[in-house]
Amino acid sequence: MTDTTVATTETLRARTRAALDRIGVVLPEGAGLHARTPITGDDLFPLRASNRVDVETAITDAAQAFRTWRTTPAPVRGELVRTFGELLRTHKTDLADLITVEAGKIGSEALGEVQEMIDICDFAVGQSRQLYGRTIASERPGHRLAETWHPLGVVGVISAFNFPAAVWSWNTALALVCGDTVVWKPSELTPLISLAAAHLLDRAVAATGAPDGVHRLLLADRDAGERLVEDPRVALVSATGSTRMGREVAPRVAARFGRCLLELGGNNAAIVAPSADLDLALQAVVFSAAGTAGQRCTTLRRLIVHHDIADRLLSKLGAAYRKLPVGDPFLDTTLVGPLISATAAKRMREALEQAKAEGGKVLAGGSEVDTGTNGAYLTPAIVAMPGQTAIVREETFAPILFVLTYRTFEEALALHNDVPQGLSSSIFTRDQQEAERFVAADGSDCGIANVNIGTSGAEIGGAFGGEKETGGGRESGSDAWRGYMRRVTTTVNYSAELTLAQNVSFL
Ligand code: UN1
Repeated sequence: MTDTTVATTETLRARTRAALDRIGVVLPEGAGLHARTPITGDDLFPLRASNRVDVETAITDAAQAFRTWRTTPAPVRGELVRTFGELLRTHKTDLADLITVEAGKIGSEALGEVQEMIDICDFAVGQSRQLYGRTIASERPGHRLAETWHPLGVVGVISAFNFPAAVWSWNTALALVCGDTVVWKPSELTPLISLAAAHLLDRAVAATGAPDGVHRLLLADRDAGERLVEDPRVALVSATGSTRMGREVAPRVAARFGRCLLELGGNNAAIVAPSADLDLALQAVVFSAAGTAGQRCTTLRRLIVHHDIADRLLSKLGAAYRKLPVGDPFLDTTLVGPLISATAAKRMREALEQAKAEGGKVLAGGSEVDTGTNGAYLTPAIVAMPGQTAIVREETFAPILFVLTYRTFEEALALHNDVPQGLSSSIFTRDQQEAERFVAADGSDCGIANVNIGTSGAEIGGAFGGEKETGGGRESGSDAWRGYMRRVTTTVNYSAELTLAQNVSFL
């Protein structure tokens, strides 16, 4: 049950200091930025923000380091990432503590985020020996046609508060083995975990003798992000955040013919069919919708449930929601921590008001939990909606689960796809035909389509990302590494004749 006792800011400051000391981070003293914690809503430490000169120097250093890094053999580049992964293992709980302090994640989810970092390092080390090109059958005698993958350049990573370290590590681990160098601009809300992760990578750089400029960290406001977007030396901009942010970034990178990898908003849905195992569906729905206090881009935001089982599922769901312990994420009993800020809480309250005005009925949650601090704690909400109204079609980055009912599979699928975003999706069914139709070409239009598992919590081995307003990017596993390289097509003529393709004759 909810325990409203929250650690004091002083205790959190001491815990943070201890974790930073064990990792070896020296805080950049100065002004311009504040590390803060959503647990009490208070500031922890003043920090020196990077200025324009720092941004310029970071890009110059990374561009310089690229010149040697790109010719370092890929398996040797893998050594850097392997060493980094080992340091992540050593400091797993310290890093998780910092994630809890700054992003408000509960212990198990914070540890899970660090595990994603470790996993992507392992994946990238293996990948460093598998940057495979191919040989293609040439139509000409005595010719060889081949494709090779080469390093791309400087990668600018712009990341969000909700996965403050893992998303950077997905990009960085792959970019580094691919021979690229990285300049990172994290969220201003999570400078400490950024400093810690970057410091561990610095230590791995020093231990393996990699060039110093292979990565740089910028603790700065959006101006620094804009400079990464504008600078022609930044070959790829990998940006995670809102669709609004993506709309600003994409055309500016395109205008200079740079590459973009976008991970933007989601409005993820699950269809629960009449044949579903309701207990399994229930567990998956609660984790996906209320986990991380609804602040994952993969959070379940829409539940599309068959009319015949709606009452049964909703009464189980309501009961589970009413028991969800909300509070200090450092308490072992807590499952739902704070929202990131008072602004996020205000947006949640406004979204609930709008939902009610659009005919919605709040079935559970949506109320404040008073902890006597400045932290923003709200109980996750379930709202029954009469249809897919304006607020349901928007991504509100908070734990609100909208419920819609359906009678035919076609109706469910149409509702499912009728939103502007396309990140993650799932269906709960024991009907194999229905499951296959959901993941088929005319089924879910998302980048992730799951069966009998929730929308959030993807493994790193698959490609991660989505379609439509989610931005189309793919990160982490599968062949996402190709996004960090440039492809070269080579035709070698080893005959003594000059044969032109397409039977063209000349001279
Ligand atoms: C994000 O919310 O930005 O699938 C990333 C998941 C995590 C990654 C989420 N592995 O929920």
